[in-house]
Order: sequence, then C-alpha cells, then structure tokens
Amino acid sequence: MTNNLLNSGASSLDSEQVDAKAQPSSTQDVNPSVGNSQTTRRQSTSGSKVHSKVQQFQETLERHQNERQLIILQDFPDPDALSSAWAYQLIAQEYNIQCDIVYAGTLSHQENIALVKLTGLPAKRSSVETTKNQDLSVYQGYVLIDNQGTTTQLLPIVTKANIPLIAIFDHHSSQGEWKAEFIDLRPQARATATLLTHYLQAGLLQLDSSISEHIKCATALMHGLRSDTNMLMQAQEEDFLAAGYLSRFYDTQLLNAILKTSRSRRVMDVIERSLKYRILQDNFSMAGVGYLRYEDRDAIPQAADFLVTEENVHTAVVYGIVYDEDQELEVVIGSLRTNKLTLDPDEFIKEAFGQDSHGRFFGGGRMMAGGFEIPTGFLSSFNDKSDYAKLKWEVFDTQVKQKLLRLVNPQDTVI
Ligand SMILES: [Mn+2]
Repeated sequence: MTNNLLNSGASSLDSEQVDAKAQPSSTQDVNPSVGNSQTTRRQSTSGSKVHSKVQQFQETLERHQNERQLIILQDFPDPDALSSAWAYQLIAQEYNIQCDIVYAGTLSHQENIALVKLTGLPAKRSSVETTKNQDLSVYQGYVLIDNQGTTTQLLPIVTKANIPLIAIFDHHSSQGEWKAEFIDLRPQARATATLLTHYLQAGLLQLDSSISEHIKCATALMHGLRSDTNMLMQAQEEDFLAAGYLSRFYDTQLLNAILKTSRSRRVMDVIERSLKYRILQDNFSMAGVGYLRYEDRDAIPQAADFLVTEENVHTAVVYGIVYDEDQELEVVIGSLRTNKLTLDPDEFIKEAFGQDSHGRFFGGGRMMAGGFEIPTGFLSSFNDKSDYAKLKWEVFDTQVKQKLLRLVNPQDTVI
C-alpha cells in the first residue's frame, strides 16, 4: 500500500511542478488554469480576492507562531470537516503551531471511521466531560472548521475558558456575527475542503508526493469534497478546481478502500426495519425505526439514502429515538433525502416540525438532504418497562408521521 501511495501521486505531478511551486505572491497560483485572455481577466479578479485571503491567513498564522490551538469540529464530524481540519493542522505546522483536532460526539458512519483509520487522520473524541476537566490554558486559540460553533457542544466550554477564536472556515451561510481574527466563509463553495485546498494550492503548504502524510491528507480532502458534493454532481467551479489540484496527489486505491467499507450488521438491521415499517404516500416514503443505540445514529441517514432509491419515491424520511447515556439525553432523530428538485429540505423540515420554546428550529437542511432532532423532554430517561417504552415510541411515531403527512398531503385529515 505504501508504494502505491507514493506512486499514484508522483506520476501525475511531473508536468505541473511549476504551478505547485508557485508562491502566494502571484494571483495566478490560486487558479492555475489560465486560458485565453477573457478567462484570464475574469479569473484574476476572483484570484485577487482569494489572494488577499491567502495573505490574511498567512499573516494570522505568523502572528501565532509557536502557539498551540484547538481545532473544533461539529459533534458528528463528516469527511469534509475531518479532512479540512487535517489540512489546517498541516499548514499550521509550517508556522510551528501545534493543533489538536477534537469533536464531542462520535464518528458514527463506517466511512468516517474508515477514513480516520486508513489515513491515520489525527482527530480525537473529546466529550463535554473530558473537555471540561481538561487544562485548556495550554491553548492560545481555537479554530472552527466546517461549522460555526452551532453544531458543537464544546463551544460554551472554550468560550468560558476565555480562549480566543482565531479562525473560521466554513461553506455554510453565515450563522451570526463572529469575532475571529480570520474568517473564510464561502457559501458558494460546496465543501470546506475546497477552501483549505486553495490555501495548499496557494503555497501555504507545499504538498509533496514523496511524503505519505501529504498523500493521505490529499486523499482525505478528495473524499471530503466528493462526499459534500454528492460525488461532485453538485460541485461548483471552485470545487472542481480544488479537485483538479488534489488529483495530482491523492491515492485512488486508498480512496477506494475508504469508500468500500461495508455496512455493519446493526446498520443493516436498521435499514431492514426501515423497509419493513415504511409507508408510502404521494411518492414520499417514511419510516419510523424505533429505538437505536447512540453510536448507531448514523444508520438513520443511511436508511434514508436507501429508501429514496425505490421506484416512484422522490423523498424519504427515516427517524428513530436515540438515547445518549453520557448526556442522559433522549432525542428523536430523523433524516430526509430527496431527489425532487422543487423540494427544499430546509424549508420542508422547518415547516413540518417548527420551533422549540426558545425559537430554535428542530432541524434544517441543505440541497437534497435534511435532518432533525427533537428532544423527548419530560418523557425521556430510560425506562426498563417495555410497555412504557412501546407506548412512548407510538406517541412519537404517530406525531412525526402526522406532522409529515400534513405537508405531504394537506387535504388528508390524519388520525
Ligand atoms: Mn462540509
């Protein structure tokens, strides 16, 4: 495997070494694909915008040389977040900044576990409890990557410890006013991996095909980029440009190994349950799968991915009750997948489930996918009595179906 790692990257590099060596001082180095004069002009405009970002980022790193930073990911980090954090860590290393990559939840998807294991990706779980009891004064700053602090339980802890926010890199639209030294929010990009790849390409870290860690990081970024863009089908120009650059370094066999990870038996069980209990209505497929272990929560989106492939189904919603023993928190978790272009998952979920008493929505979405989390509140806490558990599930199952069906088929009087 090691040999292949080195070879596959090296073979594609030769003719492009000039670009790869470019310094961030030129506007072209972020966009190596300069063609006729028309495209050159257009690209140099966007290039100079990115160029100033490159310089700003570089200056931020210079200001913090020899420090230690905490990179905080969402509680359930995806390949985009994990790979982007790794790229940041490697770039920061060039400035003698030592970074620890953490997330408070779990890596629940087999593909994520495979990514971390096969590439040796240096991210660690740090639960709320662990982080609280840790000496955070060793960190001079923290960085948010692929999130803006709203999807991590660690934010209040670092804020309370008075650790300054150094940088944010995200492709989701702005979720508030941020006081960070450096902010790179690009909602037009489809993946944070695209953002970090641009800084690599601009020369902040020279990827080298003879360094196995670089090949693995490029492979992870390629995986992150692909998985956030539905295998590049929703990729925008800058995502393709980033993928083009990564194609010089990434290891196709390693990526294949990550993607081929098989589903666990428990995930298969959840998919089976979703098939068995699904109801179909106006091309919607919806399935309640009952209780799930916390570490299996990612089976829900996988089941939704599966249900939406059925003939004549354009949208699938799968949900279940998940109990987190660490947090003593019980929530109804659901995922929506759709192929229907006119259905906006964000709107659909917000309208279906509404807001909690603090005005926060129970969920939302992006293109073709969405999710929701509804705390079971007073009804929560684990109960050994199976009658009670059964009753509780029936209540939530009925309520979720009722809310969904009201939107799917407004004429129907449900129940
Ligand atoms: Mn992302």
